[in-house]
Amino acid sequence: MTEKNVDSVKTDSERSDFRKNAPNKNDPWKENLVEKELPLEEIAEKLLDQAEDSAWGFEIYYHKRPDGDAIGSAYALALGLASLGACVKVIGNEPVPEMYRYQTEAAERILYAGNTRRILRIAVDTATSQRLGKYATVGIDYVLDHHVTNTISAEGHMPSPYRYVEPEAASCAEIIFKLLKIMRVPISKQIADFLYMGLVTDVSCFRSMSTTPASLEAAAELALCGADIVNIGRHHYMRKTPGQIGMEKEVYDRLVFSEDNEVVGSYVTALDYAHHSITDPELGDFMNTVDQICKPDKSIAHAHVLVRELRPGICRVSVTSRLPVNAARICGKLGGGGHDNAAGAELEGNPKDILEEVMRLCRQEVEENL
Ligand SMILES: [Mn+2]
Repeated sequence: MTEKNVDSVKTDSERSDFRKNAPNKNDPWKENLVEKELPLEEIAEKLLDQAEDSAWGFEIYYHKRPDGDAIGSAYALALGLASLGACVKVIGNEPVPEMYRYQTEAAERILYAGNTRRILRIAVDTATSQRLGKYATVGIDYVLDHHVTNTISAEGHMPSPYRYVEPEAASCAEIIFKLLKIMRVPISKQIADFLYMGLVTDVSCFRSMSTTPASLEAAAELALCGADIVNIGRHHYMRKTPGQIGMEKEVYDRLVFSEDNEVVGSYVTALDYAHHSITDPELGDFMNTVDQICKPDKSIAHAHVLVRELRPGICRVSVTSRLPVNAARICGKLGGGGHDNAAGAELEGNPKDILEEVMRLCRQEVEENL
């Protein structure tokens, strides 16, 4: 198993600002992190100026293999900027997955890319430049994110980086919601639907450990703005296709527990995808399948691992954890990152071997922290 270099290397001056405020300097995996650098109010002000200046157009980027939060955040912000008269385009490494298109196709009819002289590029919900895939070196001007391990440096047109990273936010959509409110953008039903989709998928329908009172408050506010809370939730959490059920069956068949039952894991192979005629984006929030498994004594395990072999020999590892067991620290050791209680990494190798190795790291983390 070899480690893929997923994160960009930062210069010392880029790091120094974070180090001043680093919450825990003893954690070597955190040394690349940059904390929020600008208040959201300042970002809002700058965006408002630029949205009203017809020389500027916007491109909003979502991450590779986009989830509901990436798509919801990108389109909500795009519609918000468009409502101020700005030319906006939403861009990603791959097209919007089918399950989100019921919302994005209508939005695309409103968005107008225009022919502006200068383009500002905004990355949402994206922790590293590599997560932008083929757009990794495009030059991002604004970073809006909630991943504690965010290392994207803003390096586009503007002299200083416009970064806002709030790891306490359960979803990037909540940050976009706050930003749009500061900008006094009216929250239309369509924007509310996108924000609610981002929120509800990142907190797994309010079941994930990252769910906070703020997420519930944001959800209530979005419902009052007209978000279709019943159907969006059902669309992403109750709908199951035969392909998804087939893949779930594979996960259950390969379920393994660590000796002390504190770590639960499983994997799916590239052959499984072919066998069940399903693509990875169509799986949706598939981690839930593993995340729901409790220990034989019915208590909750401290770490859950799912390894998906996306292409032969290329695997995506997802880890969820219950604090003090820290998923971001575990995935940091594998060259990845994410949130304290949900993180990921990309590795090359056989999924079964990778699962074994990740479960060993989880066990080690359990031993050191429980
Ligand atoms: Mn997110």
